[in-house]
Amino acid sequence: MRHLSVVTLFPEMFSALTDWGVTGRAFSRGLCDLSLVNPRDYASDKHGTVDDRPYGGGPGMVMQPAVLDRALSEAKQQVGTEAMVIALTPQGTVFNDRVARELSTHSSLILVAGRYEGMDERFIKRSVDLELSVGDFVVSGGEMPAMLVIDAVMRWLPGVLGHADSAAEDSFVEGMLDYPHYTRPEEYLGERVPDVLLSGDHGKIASWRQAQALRRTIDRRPDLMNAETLSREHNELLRKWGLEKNTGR
Ligand code: 9D3
Repeated sequence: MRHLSVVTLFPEMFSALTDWGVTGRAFSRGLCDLSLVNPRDYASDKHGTVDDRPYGGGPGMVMQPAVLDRALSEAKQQVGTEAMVIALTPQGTVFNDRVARELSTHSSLILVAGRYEGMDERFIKRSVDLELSVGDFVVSGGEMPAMLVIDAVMRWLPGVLGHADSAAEDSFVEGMLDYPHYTRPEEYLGERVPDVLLSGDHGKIASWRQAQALRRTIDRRPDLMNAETLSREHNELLRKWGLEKNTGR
C-alpha cells in the first residue's frame, strides 16, 4: 500500500497520523501518501448538506449515497481507480493484524469514515469492497477506526518500522502477548527486577521471556492459546520456570 485516501467530514483529525510518531515519519519520508476528501465539498446544495432523514423513521440521520459517491470519485482520482474501497462501519468484519497485513499488499486503499447513524446502504452495496469494524464497542464515527486501521496497516509496509520490531517475529513468540519489560532502577518501591534479566545469560533470558509470554497468553487471552495449540515444548517451558498451574482438579 503506497497511496491512501480517506473520505471524512473531519479531515483535520488525521493530523494525529500525519504529524506524530512512526506513521508521521513514514509519511514525511514518502513511504506512503495520504489524501483527504471531505464529502461536504460534494454536497448538492449551497448549505453543504451531506445527510438526510432515515426512510422508515427512527433516530438520527443517514449519509446520502450521491454525496458519498461523488466524494469517492475524487478519492479515486487521487489514488487510482483500482483502489480497494473500505467503509468503517459497526456492522463490518472485525479488524485484526491478519487483515492489516493483507491490506498492506494492496497498492491503494480508500477508507470511508461515516458519521451520524451511518451510510445509505445502496452506497455500500454499489461502491464498497469491504466493511470493517474495529471491535465490539461504540464510538462516535468512523474516523478513529480509520486511523487505527491505517496505523496497523502502515506497520506492515517495508521500511516503516526499524529493526526493533522485526526481532519480535521469533516464530515461538508470534501470536502471543508480550513478555514483561523492566528498566532502571533495579529496585522500584521495594520490587526488584527479576534476577534472570540481570544474569547476562542471553539464552536463559530468551527462555524466561518465552515462558512469561506463554503464561500471560494462557491466563489473559485463552482465545489465542487453547489446549490444542499448547505443545509439549510449551508445557516443558512452563515447568522449567515454575509457571505450571493446576488444571482445576
Ligand atoms: C444503535 C445503533 N448504533 C450502531 C451500533 C448506531 C451507531 C453507533 C455508532 C452508528 C454509527 C456509529 C459510529 N461508529 C462507526 O462509524 C464505527 C465503529 C464503531 O462504532 N465501533 C467499532 N468499529 C467501528 S467502525 C465505524
